[in-house]
Amino acid sequence: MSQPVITIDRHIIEQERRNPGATGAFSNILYDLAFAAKMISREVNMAGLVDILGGTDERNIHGEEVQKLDAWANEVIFKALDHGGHLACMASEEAEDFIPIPDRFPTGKYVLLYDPLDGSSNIEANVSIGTIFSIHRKITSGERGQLQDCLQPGHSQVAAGYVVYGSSTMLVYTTGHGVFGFTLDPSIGEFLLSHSSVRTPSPGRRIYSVNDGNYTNWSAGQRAFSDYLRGLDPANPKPFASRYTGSLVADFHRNLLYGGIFMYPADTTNPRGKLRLLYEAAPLAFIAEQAGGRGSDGYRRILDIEPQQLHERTPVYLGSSEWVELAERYLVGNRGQSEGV
Ligand code: P6P
Repeated sequence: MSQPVITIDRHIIEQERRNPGATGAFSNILYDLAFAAKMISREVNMAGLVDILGGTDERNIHGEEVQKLDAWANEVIFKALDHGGHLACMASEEAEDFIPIPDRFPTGKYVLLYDPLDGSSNIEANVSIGTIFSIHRKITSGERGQLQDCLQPGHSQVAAGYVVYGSSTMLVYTTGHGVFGFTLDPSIGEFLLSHSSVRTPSPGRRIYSVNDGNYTNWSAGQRAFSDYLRGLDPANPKPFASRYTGSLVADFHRNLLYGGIFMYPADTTNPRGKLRLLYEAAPLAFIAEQAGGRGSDGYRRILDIEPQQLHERTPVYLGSSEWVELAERYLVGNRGQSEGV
């Protein structure tokens, strides 16, 4: 008997049955996210053919030029989820403030934070890009969500996931019971289970992903760890392989499956690093831990960071536990020797 074809809808229902108290609201959020991912995948794959490339001449709240596809993907996710009655509010990298549910729609007990199209500067080079999402329960009283509902630590997440738009489109998510990957079959428009219970290999492959161009701006500990990885430290006679695309989801996804470490360290220019805590680092750290890996800011679990602001940044070390723990030893061991970081 051949293996059954497991669609993401079937998987979500089976996951829901594992939670007796489940009302289906949570499952509907995942369905709607999968629908939005299909829409975005179609446009990303057509981007080279349709004149939707290039900037909108607008800039997002971080002063970065907003690509047309960025803005469009942001709208697709919002409109796929604003009316279902399962969310109390949302937050997006593309929006300065948290996003209330329109008054004309009912609200629910969950909160969605998302980066609609991370790595979008790579769109025109056809490098894989991604969507990242994080789901929390609403914690404030009252019908409609508030900013405080968005400012929760990563260990409170009820689900996290990403979509990588690459040679194929994959949706990877966890609800705290392991990590599952679904590959989109565009011929039938379905995400099909392709990676059941993803585990990051341990020891992981000797791969490191970081923008070495920031070397001179790093702390002494980060530079020492980088020297170790590159075989410049006698303690490591076997250099790691460097793999860095400049697209977070693509780099994270490869290391999740093969092992290795992804880093975006603090530096003198970015004292808290470049990546965002709530809708980039925290969801990916949840996935990394669920796959047997680790997510750290260099000194503590990313999931234990108590957010203070919606778009706050954090240094990021994600991947095989042994490599992330080694990075922490170098950073802690050289703490205080850091020049300005
Ligand atoms: P750098 C893309 O702009 C992004 O937000 C992530 O996808 C990626 O990991 C990082 O920034 C790359 O930053 O400074 O190396 O170009």
